[in-house]
Amino acid sequence: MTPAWVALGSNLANPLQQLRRAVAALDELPGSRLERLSGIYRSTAVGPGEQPAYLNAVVLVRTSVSPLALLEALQHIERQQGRERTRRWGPRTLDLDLLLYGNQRLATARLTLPHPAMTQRNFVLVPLAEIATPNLVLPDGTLLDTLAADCPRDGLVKTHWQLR
Ligand code: A4P
Ligand code: MG
Repeated sequence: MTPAWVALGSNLANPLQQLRRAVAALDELPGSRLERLSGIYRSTAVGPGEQPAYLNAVVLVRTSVSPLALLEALQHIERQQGRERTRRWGPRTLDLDLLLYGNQRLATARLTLPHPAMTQRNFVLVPLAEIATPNLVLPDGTLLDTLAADCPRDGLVKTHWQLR
């Protein structure tokens, strides 16, 4: 079983409900076990134009399925929750990003590991650090706690202690 860290984000159509529904779906993933859930954070939208704020969270799943199969399962959940791919970084009902899959590095057209933007985003680093084992190291050797401690907190507020 490989530890896989998944980021959840929503800024449309009742984001809190979107995240809770996604957690219920993640709990049913074949070949996987949902192990940890961060709290929920409200964050200023990164992306084009005026967008509503996001709710973000991170979960840990232990899984026996391959990274690509896991990505497909995540995209299936996004579609079930009415995700429409309009524009890059545009508003969405649900975004599920595979942040880390064990220590694996990958650069293919469909999947990049670690997720390329994760180290620049407080709404990923802070909830990830909240539930990660101390001393979690990224595949390039960077210590997660250092990234999380150094990232600016502006626009990020913890709104719920429990994701469910
Ligand atoms: N893809 C490649 N690697 C991965 C991976 N590790 N995890 C591919 C997930 N997907 C991965 O993603 C586009 C393609 O990336 C997928 O088809 C998949 O094969 P997408 O979800 O369809 O499109 P997107 O999400 O609009 O683009 P992108 O570049 O993934 O955006 P991000 O990085 O997901 O950013 N602001 C706040 N405050 N909070 C947010 O959560 N999220 C975004 C989306 C923008 N601004 C935000 C937030
Ligand atoms: Mg995405």
